[in-house]
Amino acid sequence: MAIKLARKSFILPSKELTHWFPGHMSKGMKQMEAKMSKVDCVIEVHDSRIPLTGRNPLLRDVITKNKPHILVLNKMDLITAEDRRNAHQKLLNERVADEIIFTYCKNEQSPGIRKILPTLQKLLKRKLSISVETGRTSDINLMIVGIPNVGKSSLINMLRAKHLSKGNAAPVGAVAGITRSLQEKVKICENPKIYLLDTPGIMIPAIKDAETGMKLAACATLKDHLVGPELIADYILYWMNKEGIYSYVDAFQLPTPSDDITEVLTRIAISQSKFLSIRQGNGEKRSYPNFKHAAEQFIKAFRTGQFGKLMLDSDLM
Ligand SMILES: Nc1nc2c(ncn2[C@@H]2O[C@H](COP(=O)(O)OP(=O)(O)OP(=O)(O)O)[C@@H](O)[C@H]2O)c(=O)[nH]1
Ligand SMILES: [Mg+2]
Repeated sequence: MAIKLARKSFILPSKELTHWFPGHMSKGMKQMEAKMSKVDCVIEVHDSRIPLTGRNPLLRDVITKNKPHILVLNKMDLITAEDRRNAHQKLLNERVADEIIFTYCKNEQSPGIRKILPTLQKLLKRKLSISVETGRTSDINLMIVGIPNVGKSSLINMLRAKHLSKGNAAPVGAVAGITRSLQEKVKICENPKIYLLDTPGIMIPAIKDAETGMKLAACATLKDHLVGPELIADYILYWMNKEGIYSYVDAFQLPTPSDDITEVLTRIAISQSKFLSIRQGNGEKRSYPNFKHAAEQFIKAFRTGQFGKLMLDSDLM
């Protein structure tokens, strides 16, 4: 049931990408730079669905500088094992970090979570050796950085739950921008003493093209209302058709694949009996399919894996 007329590229309507940027980020960057001298290792968290797209170069070039750097690709539950292997190899070849670890931050037993402490011990061997003078190891300070909503706070909570049970959990949420400012350091391990600084998500300074912006929006690293749910749903539809993946047809019981988002959203809204009543110029009310509701359902299905495990950067591998 392939579509003959699937779009070959995604054209953005007359929207300015620069409008998508929230204002609180440069403050976060400054706070992070100020703390950097006390940091022993940086853990950069990113979304496994976009391992190559949208990583913030400023976090490495300006903030991290020469500190040991672990790249954690979180939400690995949303991509296939094959995509994970391909992304791992590509990133290793590009030497983007000292170590690359894939995690699933909703399960403490995730092998990636268990790998973090031994990896730190390997990278910080000298700092973690027992001092002859004090008879104990130095404290370790880690800073966790990344773009919004990739799971930075979730990772801290997992590490703390695994190695230390006390203390308040870091706030976690499904929308971008939950952690608003640099947080007080939290102890995630007692022996050796390891402290972690949670930071607000810092979006890339400029989105270079429509595809980059739309992939970031599809993964909820930008707030949906800044981009618009209908546009995000259209990008997901475009991407799936381009890749020949039609799982949305069964998920929403559509008759056939389609590359027309208006048609798809109309069918979803009608099948779910979601209408908007809008008053006409002559005072009469008319019912229209609720596109926004349908678009939100479509995006949710993508984000929760209902369309399958989809890595949006598979075309860049
Ligand atoms: N599927 C999946 N969802 C995850 C995973 N880790 C975190 N999440 C979800 O991703 C969302 C964002 O998590 P947070 O930990 O708040 O992300 P953050 O990077 O701290 O976000 P900001 O503070 O807003 O920058 C939440 O809805 C989490 O439940 C994961 O491994 N898999
Ligand atoms: Mg957070």
